[in-house]
Amino acid sequence: KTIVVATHNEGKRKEFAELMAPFGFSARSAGEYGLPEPEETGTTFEENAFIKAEAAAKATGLPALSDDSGLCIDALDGEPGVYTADWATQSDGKRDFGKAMQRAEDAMQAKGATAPAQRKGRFVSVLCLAFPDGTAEYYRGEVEGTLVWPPKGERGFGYDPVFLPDGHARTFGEMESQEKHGLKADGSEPLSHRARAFQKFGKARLGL
Ligand code: ITT
Ligand code: NA
Repeated sequence: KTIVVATHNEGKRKEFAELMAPFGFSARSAGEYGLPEPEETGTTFEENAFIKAEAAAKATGLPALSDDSGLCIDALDGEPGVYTADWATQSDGKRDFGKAMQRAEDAMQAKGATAPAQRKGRFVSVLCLAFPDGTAEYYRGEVEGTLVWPPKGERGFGYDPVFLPDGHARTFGEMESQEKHGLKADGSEPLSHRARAFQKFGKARLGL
């Protein structure tokens, strides 16, 4: 059983490999198939997730699972949202998440969002499972939290060091992978947006 994981992001690829291992799927990433990174021209997470999954399914003839995700900050009217990765992209095309987190912080400061209650936001993950025949289905997960400054922790990827999930004392950047995105043995809701979306996918497709 092979599902192509239609991502070029190493942090996501690792999380999917861990999430899918118990189900006996080999999760081969788009990079292993030499697939190009499609241009994400959509304005919603769903549209971009479909663009990535459909391209990988058509190119490989296999089912493909993509993730389009981002950080939506209330004080910034939901930005960076679908542009979360773009905020990190530098003029040479490389990504710098230190600069991206600083940009989000500067934007919040400019809005006077300094108290924790003014610094709420959420991570969103939309998974798209697409088939070579062009059909697709979607699973969405979200986790609420507060944006902290300065960044804390070296784990995870992307904006993890500035995201403090509600009800927790440590940022995603300070958590072990199991704590951030591990599925719970008792079937209760996992913590991260991606794990929550994956749990829905598991219920619908893997008999979880
Ligand atoms: P693919 O499109 O190839 O999957 P990408 O990094 O370009 O990889 P997106 O277009 O979905 O992915 O951009 C989402 C960005 O949101 C991503 O680059 C991260 O910086 C950030 N992000 C998403 N999930 C995250 C998480 O669990 N922890 C920290 N940052 C996350
Ligand atoms: Na992307």
